[in-house]
Amino acid sequence: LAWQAVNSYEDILYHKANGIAKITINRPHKRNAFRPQTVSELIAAFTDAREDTAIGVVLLTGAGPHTDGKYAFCAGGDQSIRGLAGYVDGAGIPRLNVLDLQRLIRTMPKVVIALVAGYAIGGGHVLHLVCDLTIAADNAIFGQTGPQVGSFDGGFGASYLARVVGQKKAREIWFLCRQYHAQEALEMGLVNVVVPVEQLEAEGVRWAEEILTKSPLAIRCLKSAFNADCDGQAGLQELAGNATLLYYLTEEAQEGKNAFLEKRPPNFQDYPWLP
Ligand code: 2NE
Repeated sequence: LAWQAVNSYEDILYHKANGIAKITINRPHKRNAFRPQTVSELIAAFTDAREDTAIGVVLLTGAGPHTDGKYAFCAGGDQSIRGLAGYVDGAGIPRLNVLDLQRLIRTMPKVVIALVAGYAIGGGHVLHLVCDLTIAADNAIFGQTGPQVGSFDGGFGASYLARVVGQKKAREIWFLCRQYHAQEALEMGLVNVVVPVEQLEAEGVRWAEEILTKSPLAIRCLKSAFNADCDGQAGLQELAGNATLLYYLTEEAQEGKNAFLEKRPPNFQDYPWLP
């Protein structure tokens, strides 16, 4: 694809081409671990992709390989700037802004595909988890480290992981902090497919192009329906927002608005009470 660079960031790369956005965490010397600035930049790029009506699919990946030949999707929060109350930003404020990023990925009405080569560990593992789909390279390694490094993600990182791989496996992943290879991840339903590492991006683009031939509104409603099953009132709000969007598009809803603006009673007689 003829990727066009969008904006200029320090910790990420952001590209677009043919309806696809590609967001790359670009800290390979840290196995793409994120600091608050990385997360702020990711939020800015994801927000741009959400707002861009030409974009239907976002690919999230990690830069690599590093000079030592190793690949990483993301190794979670940067432990070297972890303070007492979170990951400390340039102004000295402790943050856990990756939680905002998780919600943005989960709720944006476009398909987000994680392309995982190498390590998806800790908070980096949760990032791939909250993406709609995960395509793993054959060298991908998955795992949580929280109880080993004095941390945990009891939000999507625990509850949604259990929805994806089941309660027993999710508890194993968190309690033992083991690492799992791509094939094991595939067997537990944690990823959608495994491909040779050199084909990772091409496979992601293929999946994206296939999705882009589908109905945007149908995909949008399906994503919110999948979320609603797990996300309680927030999930229902997202799903209901789409119902409202669809209703606004009808003549029936337009009649209500027009009647108000024209200072007359609404006439809904033409619209049937469908069975
Ligand atoms: C990812 C892993 C297993 C890779 O191991 P290896 O042996 O391939 O690489 P190495 O030598 O450990 O790492 C290469 C360089 O990257 C840095 C390392 O410190 C090292 O730097 P130098 O010594 O060469 O200068 N690096 C890697 N991960 C880092 C990190 N997370 N923070 C800062 N520097 C990092 C291995 O590196 C590993 O286990 N990394 C740590 C994974 C981890 O525990 N992440 C944090 C989990 S907690 C979290 O992410 C979180 C949460 O629980 C809740 C909310 C938000 C975040």
